[in-house]
Amino acid sequence: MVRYEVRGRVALATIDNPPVNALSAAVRAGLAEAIQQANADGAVVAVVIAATGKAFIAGADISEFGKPSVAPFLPDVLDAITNSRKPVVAAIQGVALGGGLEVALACHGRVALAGAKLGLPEIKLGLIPGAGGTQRLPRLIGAAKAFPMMLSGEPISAGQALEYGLLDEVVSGDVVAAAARLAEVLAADGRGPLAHAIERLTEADHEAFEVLAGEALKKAEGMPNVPALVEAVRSVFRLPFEEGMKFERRLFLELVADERSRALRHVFFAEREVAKIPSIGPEVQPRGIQSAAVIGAGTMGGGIAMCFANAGIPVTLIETAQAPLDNGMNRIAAIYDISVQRGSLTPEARAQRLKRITPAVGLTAAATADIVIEAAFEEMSVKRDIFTGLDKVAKPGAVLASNTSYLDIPAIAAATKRPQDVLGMHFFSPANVMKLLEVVRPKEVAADAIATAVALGRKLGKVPVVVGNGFGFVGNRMLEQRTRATERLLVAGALPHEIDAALVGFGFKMGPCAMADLAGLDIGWRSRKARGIKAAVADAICEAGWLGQKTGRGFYLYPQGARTGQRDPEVEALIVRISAEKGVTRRSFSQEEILARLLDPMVNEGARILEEGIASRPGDIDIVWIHGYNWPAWRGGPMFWADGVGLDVIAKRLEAQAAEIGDKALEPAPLLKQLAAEGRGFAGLKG
Ligand code: 3H9
Repeated sequence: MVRYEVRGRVALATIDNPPVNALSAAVRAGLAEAIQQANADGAVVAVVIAATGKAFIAGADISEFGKPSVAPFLPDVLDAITNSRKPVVAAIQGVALGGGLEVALACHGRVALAGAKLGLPEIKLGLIPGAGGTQRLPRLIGAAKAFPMMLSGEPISAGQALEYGLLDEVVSGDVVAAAARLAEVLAADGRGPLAHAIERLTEADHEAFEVLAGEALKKAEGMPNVPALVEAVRSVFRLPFEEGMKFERRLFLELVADERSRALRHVFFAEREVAKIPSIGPEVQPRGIQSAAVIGAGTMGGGIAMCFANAGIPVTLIETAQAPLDNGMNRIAAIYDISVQRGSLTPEARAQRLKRITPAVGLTAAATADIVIEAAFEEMSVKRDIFTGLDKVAKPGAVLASNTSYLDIPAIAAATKRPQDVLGMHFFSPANVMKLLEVVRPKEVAADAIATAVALGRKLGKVPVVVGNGFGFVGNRMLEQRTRATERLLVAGALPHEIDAALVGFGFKMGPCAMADLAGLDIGWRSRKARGIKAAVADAICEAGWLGQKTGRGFYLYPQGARTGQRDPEVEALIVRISAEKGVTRRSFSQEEILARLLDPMVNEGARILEEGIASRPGDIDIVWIHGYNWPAWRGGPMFWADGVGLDVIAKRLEAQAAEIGDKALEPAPLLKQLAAEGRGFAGLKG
């Protein structure tokens, strides 16, 4: 995995470990050997470390974390590079990330191609750099520049890195040749590794770093790697290099073992796995999308149109009449105005984006679009009428998508003569912000239509998850279980603020009651009425005319347009009355008990979703919940969480609850039962 050759007087070690040259044990060993070999060869005066492919090195091999470590360890390999008697220069093409940048930092010189990117993204995995990044980078460019790079995890451009002094040279031609030239120069003047850098650690730099550190700690939100990063960088000012390295290593190993980092690593791989669509290989080419139409200028339709405009794709926004169309366009303009006021959008960009949205009345305006997304009222007859009309006007081969959150896609497709082109594209509110896109794949749809929706989703900046057709698909089907659990808890003795506190304590931004108030309680009410479902508490609140924040009252009180609810004694009395009417003796619930009662039924539904093939992999469900419902990423998603609790524990809790309430629907799903009996988790299931 590391090719060694000698070119003139310079040894060249080329890493070749596709796809991204991660620093697996074989690469580490290869690098150590190359340094040794070069130092033993009298004809060699210097060494270049280069790589093939799209990445220089993407970092440590993340899949090795949590497994027993295999020698040689990265910090030791990097010591060997730094201590090499012959200077070593990194020739960076593509990305140098994490351990990859740490390799470059251990070298005596660094040359990069103009398009290269350099970063230390460990923070995103719940970690800090663990092979000298926190020690070498501040010494090289100053802590006040190094710390923000490690805190955000975002890579910087080669140009920026040159300006910081992180690179010696940026070239646009042969990076290996340029690195070899620098290596020979260094060999001639015997430049030491850190000699020119240590003076950057000035008192002024220390003070500037402390200000940034203070701000970072205030925003750390309980993630342990932020204070660890602060401590590691701070140590640069008080410990000698070798001691600092040991300190960093200790902090890094503690974080690798932390459940939160394990969860974030799971999310990293699940996000990549979700991009692989079962039975659709790379030979299936997506259809080209040059223009789009969105039907319905309500909140959802407007948000979807903004996604297109933001991605540079012209879109026609269609309504049945001028007035709702004007309202929709005004709402979009107002949202862009807020971005301009906040400084996240220039007035020119705002104007450009608005220009990409063409308002129109009537379906014929969809005739030229390559894709049409219907975001009209959530009722089957409305959707079918629209698709009947679209079938007449849409051009052949256009993808016809419905943004329905619950309805049956084949029934909608049946209104057309082209079910091969009809699928679901379920955006999440606010559509221009939330990253999740459920791409619903009915049996009748063509593979290239699905590939088109997925490719388009990525272009719109979304995380597309392909799901099967079925009521509520993945996300809303599981959400319904949480809503039902909330109602059961309210009747059994818990109050809205206690239920919400349990979920906020878990890491959600909001609990189910505050969430329902924000969305509007009439949404669930309408859906329940349509399906003949009763929810005594939620129904009674709606019947009182309290529909959530928009009416100033819902589960909570919102005096004078307040956005945070206050406990409402009247609602609480109403809940207590309903329990009495049902003959329920209310009891208190601990926060842990509330959490289990809210989440266990969701996991159970997740198991059913897997059994039915509605989701391909447990990780897909986790991604749905992280990107669509703000499940905290450091908790890894519901299925990952369930594995951590133990499926046997969850199965027993569900059985106990099912018996207590006499509700068979709460009994563990066969898949959950089976995995629990075998002592396994969801993690081992293959897609
Ligand atoms: C670290 O370095 C710790 C050190 O400080 C200390 C150590 C002691 N490991 O994203 P893609 C796989 S922590 C293993 O789809 P792209 C990925 O799973 C690490 N595998 O491509 C996928 O596999 P598959 C710090 C990795 O072009 C394939 O490569 N580094 C790793 O959109 C393609 O990936 C990071 O956090 C890895 N490090 O983006 C960088 N990286 O095909 C993480 C990728 O089987 N990586 N894979 O699904 C990235 O940001 C992006 O992958 C990258 C390429 C920008 C490199």
